[in-house]
This record gives sequence, C-alpha cells and structure tokens, in this order.
Amino acid sequence: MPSDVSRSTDRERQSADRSSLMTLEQFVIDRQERFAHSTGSFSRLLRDVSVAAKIISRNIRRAGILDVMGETGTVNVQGEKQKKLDRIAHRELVRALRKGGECCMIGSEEQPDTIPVNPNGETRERYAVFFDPLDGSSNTDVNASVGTIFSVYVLPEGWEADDVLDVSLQRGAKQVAAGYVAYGSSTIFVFTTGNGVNGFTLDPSIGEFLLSHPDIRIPDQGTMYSTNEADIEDFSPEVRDFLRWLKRANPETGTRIRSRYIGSFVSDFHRNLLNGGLYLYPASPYHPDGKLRLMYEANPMAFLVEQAGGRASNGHQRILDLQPETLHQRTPLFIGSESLVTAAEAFLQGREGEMMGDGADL
Ligand code: P6P
Repeated sequence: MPSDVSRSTDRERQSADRSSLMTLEQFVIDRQERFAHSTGSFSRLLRDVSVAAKIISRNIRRAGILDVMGETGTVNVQGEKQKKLDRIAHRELVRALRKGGECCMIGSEEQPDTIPVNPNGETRERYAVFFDPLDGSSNTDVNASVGTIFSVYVLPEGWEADDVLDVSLQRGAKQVAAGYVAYGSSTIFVFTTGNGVNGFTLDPSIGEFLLSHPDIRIPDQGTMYSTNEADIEDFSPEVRDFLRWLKRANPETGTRIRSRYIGSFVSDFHRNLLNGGLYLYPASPYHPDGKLRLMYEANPMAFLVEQAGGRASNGHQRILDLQPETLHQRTPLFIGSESLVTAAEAFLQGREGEMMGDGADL
C-alpha cells in the first residue's frame, strides 16, 4: 500500500480510536454499581472535581498570557508564600463542589479551617472532601509540572455541623475515593474508588477526559527515586544508609537507580506509578514530622498506590492506618514500588541486614 495511503489510514484509525475512548463520565456511570457508595450523588461529586480540574488546567496552560503568575502577597496556613494559581485552584474547587451540592465539608491546604458546604441543608450530604488545590505551585512561574490532589470520605449518619471535622478526620483506609490531576505535558486525571486505578487524559479539543490509562499497576521494581538530596545531611543515619544502599550498582547487571525530583509530588508520584520508583520525604530537623500533609497528600496517594499494587509508609507504619489528629498534620513519607518501600522500612527499623544479602556493603 503506498505510504501516504497507509499514513492516512493510520490517522483515521487513531482518530476513530480516540473518539471511541470512554469519557470519565461514561466510565463512572458504567461502573457505578461497583462503587461501594455508588449513588448518583457520588458520580456527580467526581464530575464536580473534574469540572474544576478542566478550569484549573485552562488557567495553567495560559499562565504566561493571563495575569495569574506570581504570588498573592499572602502566606498560607503552611507558612508558604501563596501563588496566584494556588488561590485560583482553591477557588475553582470550592466553587465546583458548592455548586454541585454533593459534599458537606471541604478541607483545603489553602485554608486554616474546614469550609462548611450547606451545613444545614435539607439534603444532608454525606461526603467530606480534602484537597491540595495546587501541589508544587513553586513550579507554576517556570512552566514546570504541578498537580491537584483530592480525597473523599463518607460522614457517619447523624453527624452534627459542630463536630464535622472530628468525624471527617478518619484513617486513610476509610477513604471512598482519591485521585489527582497532573498538569504536565498533558493533563491527566487519575483516581480510584477501591476498584483499581484508572487514568483519563484531557482532550482540550472536545473538553473531555478520555480513558487513556486503564487499570494502572505500579511495577514492583523501580528505575527512579525522588528526594531532595540537598537535605541528605539532615536525614537520619538510617535514611542515609538506605539511600547509599539504594544507589549501589546492581551486582548482577551493574545498572544503578536514577534520581528524578521535579519539585511536585504529584508529578514524581505519577512517573513512579507508571514506571516504578520511590518518592521519599523523610523527617529532618527542619521537618520533624516530614513535609507532606497526611489528609490531602499522603493519604490519597497511599490509597492510589496500594490500589495499583504499591506501598506507602512513614517508615514504621502503613500510611492508611495512621489516625489523624489535625487537618494540616504532616507525616514522613516513603511511597511507590512495594520492594523499594519495604527496603526503606527495613533500614528505618534496624533490619537492614535483610537487605544486605546481595553482598552490597554501604
Ligand atoms: P522541597 C511541594 O511544596 C511539595 O509539597 C511537594 O510537591 C514537593 O515534592 C516538595 O514539597 C518539595 O519540597 O523541600 O524539596 O522543596
């Protein structure tokens, strides 16, 4: 067949393939009966988050043109300089969830306290949503990747507005849904409801998230690790020993793990989820409890990584088993391929001898 004809056939096939891809909404409706808490309300909640994600993506993609770069001049509850896009992302998520009317409480990295949503409404909504509206926002002004992370819980029957935070601060194992949006070379929406992990890539030409990464599984071995090596002298001796072991050459193949640290947890996590790898942000004198926040960074990503066959730990405990005490509490975090997180735990728990069987010496 002449090459120009085969090329056009390929193009037609790709176009047909793309148009036949399932949209996020179709996927949620198609699988609604599998969601443990499947009601139309839950499907609409996911739709609300995806609408906000499209608007945030549009702002990010035009940041150099719109007046959305730079800082707001304020500092958020974390003591971090708030970027304009942080505020925009927070605003769009709150607006979408309020308009959708499917949740009763919001916990945001950008807000000191929880945000009640129709607390005394007639229809007592059941969902509490926690989110980091724009993770890695220090990257926004330099055209590097950023992301949104969200986590969803069901509130117990009969909850009262006065104690909504107390009943929302549940262990990560109680999440009914979690996901992230990675605003990278493309915009991808990845989520789980406890039945595996699926990824949807935004097609701006039709304004739809299309199923592009069905049933994501994280490889057990990793080719990359992500941590801020500038802090290595601040890490505990156990973490430093682990990193020395991690960087050793493989005795059989001579290959070595590579370092990639984007400055956006979502982006490092997404790459490691697809290719295998480890992200670690250990405790240090500057971050005695680690830096990542439990409710809207560690827990949702721990739910996702376990659903994809990986592991998430603070070095001693499973992240999803930690009992939260406050909205913005932090945790040390080791997350990614099962074999790498397990190795980190062995070093932190004084069992490094179990890992030294391959003849490596530190
Ligand atoms: P450091 C962004 O603020 C973030 O929470 C993660 O997205 C990122 O991996 C980390 O902090 C970067 O922190 O201390 O290495 O600059």
